[in-house]
Amino acid sequence: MGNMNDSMREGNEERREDRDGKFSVHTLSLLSIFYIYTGIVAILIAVAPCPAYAGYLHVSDACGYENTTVTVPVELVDVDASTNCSIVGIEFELVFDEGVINLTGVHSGALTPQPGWDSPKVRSICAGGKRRHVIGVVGAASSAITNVSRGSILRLNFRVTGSPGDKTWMNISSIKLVNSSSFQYNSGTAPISPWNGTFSVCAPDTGCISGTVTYACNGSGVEGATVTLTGGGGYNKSTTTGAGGVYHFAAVPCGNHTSAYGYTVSAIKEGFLANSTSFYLASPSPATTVEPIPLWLKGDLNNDGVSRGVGDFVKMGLAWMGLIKKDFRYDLNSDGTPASIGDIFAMFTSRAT
Ligand SMILES: [Ca+2]
Ligand SMILES: [Ca+2]
Repeated sequence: MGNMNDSMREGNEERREDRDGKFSVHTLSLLSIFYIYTGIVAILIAVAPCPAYAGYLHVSDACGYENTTVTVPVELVDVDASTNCSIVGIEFELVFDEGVINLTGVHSGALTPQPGWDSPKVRSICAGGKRRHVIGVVGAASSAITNVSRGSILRLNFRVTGSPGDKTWMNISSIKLVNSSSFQYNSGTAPISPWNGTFSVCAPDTGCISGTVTYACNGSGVEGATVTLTGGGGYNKSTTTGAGGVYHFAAVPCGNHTSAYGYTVSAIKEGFLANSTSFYLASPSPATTVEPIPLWLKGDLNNDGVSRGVGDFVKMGLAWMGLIKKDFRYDLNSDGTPASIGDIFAMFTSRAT
């Protein structure tokens, strides 16, 4: 029995060694494959291009009076950081007619606050008889710019040296973005387009009006909206919003020192309810930025960007019963009475927008 037990014990130990040995080999193989696989993935991630991306770098249109200083924002529009490559630096070149404006200062914008971002830097390059201004700003990874529809990265101060009626382009080129993953420039092929601005020297006693039209549901700019500016003793002009929902009126009469002119700016686009805002313009008036005008999608009473959804029908019903406040957005048949039977009927019959 003793021999038999001994031989059984030895057999068991051999089998255990075998099992342990095979288990170790399997474990090592699997671990090796895992490490090699994760190593390859890590290398691919490190090597793969991960560009910081934005739709546009935009110098706003602006205007100002002779011998005054005007601040012009430079904006990033449609920043897409969905690939985790947010923006920690921007550099670009700016050219303009120095007979019209002179660059006297560069300051941080809303997206580049200090101390997370350094003070913006500017240097000049003379080439071909023209001076190019190289302007840049860098920030810490913790202050990186992530997804945003638009926001200013810089504010440029210009001294107006031209005469009334003078105009110059403010042209952007050689845009470089620094992404947060590698802290390197996407030089040359930065996935961003320049959106140039103009600067007009205003005649005395005229105003320079600019503003934006926005979607009420998310605040982003509405392109292609018709904007009409009326007031000021008969002024009546229309324009169309560009990318980002921006509009601009130059040489707007602005009354005199004692009597300001009142203006109304209204915006409309097919499928949306018209909206407007009013302001006063007095002389001498700086470039005036009108508050954004939000447009509501027709039939989108709960403002979720979808017209005539279940929630919208519920709100129309509640407004019709007088249980919630009703306003112009509930007047879908445009008869001046919000949330009437006719408006409920319009919810069911109107063309979906
Ligand atoms: Ca809705
Ligand atoms: Ca109505």
